[in-house]
Amino acid sequence: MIAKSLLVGFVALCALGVASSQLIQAIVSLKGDNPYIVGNITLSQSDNGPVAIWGKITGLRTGKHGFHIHEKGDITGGCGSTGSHYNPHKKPHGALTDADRHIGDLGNINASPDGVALVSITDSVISLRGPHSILGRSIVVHADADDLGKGGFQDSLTTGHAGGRLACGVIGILTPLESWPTESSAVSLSSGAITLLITVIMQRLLH
Ligand SMILES: *[C@@H]1O[C@H](CO)[C@@H](O)[C@H](O)[C@H]1NC(C)=O
Ligand SMILES: [Cu+2]
Ligand SMILES: [Zn+2]
Repeated sequence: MIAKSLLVGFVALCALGVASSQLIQAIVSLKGDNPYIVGNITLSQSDNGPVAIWGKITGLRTGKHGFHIHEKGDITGGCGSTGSHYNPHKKPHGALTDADRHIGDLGNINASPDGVALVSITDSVISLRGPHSILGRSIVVHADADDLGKGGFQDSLTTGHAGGRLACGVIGILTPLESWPTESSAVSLSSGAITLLITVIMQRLLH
């Protein structure tokens, strides 16, 4: 009878493991040498789903500006310390929608005539979890448009010829505060369910 109710609990937990999702959010405060160029970016991801990136940057020249994840969260010497585009797979620079791109290639943001860029990007290549998590790295806003690798300049296939670095910020934890999930909650909950199943089997063997 006890074993039966534990089994029901196990099945329920399995179902819960499939159904539940854990939302994680990161925050970036963008700053640079020009005090007028500032912004806030929020990144959000449910389990291993796409990452939503949104926010507002002010003080920009009207038009397109390259927008990337750089490999380091080092801003000790300003945006120049953030290293190259995040590129663990050693791919050429590309557009957000290209199959071959740096993980960090998020394309361009577009500033309106009042210098405000409203950012709204969804991407399935970057992740806030796992071995290639972008947490602790940085976001960089460039002076010029990213040519998405197609400009034919010497640096088109490395940086998109996007020019100087106007503003940057470290990708930091916003929520959850308790512990940062490194895998999706569906996986971690089913491993919890496996632990429970082992407990049930042990109890049956012992009684
Ligand atoms: C960024 O967030 C801070 C804190 O909420 C706010 O004071 C500031 O105005 C924001 N900056 C922009 C450009 O939205
Ligand atoms: Cu960049
Ligand atoms: Zn790149």
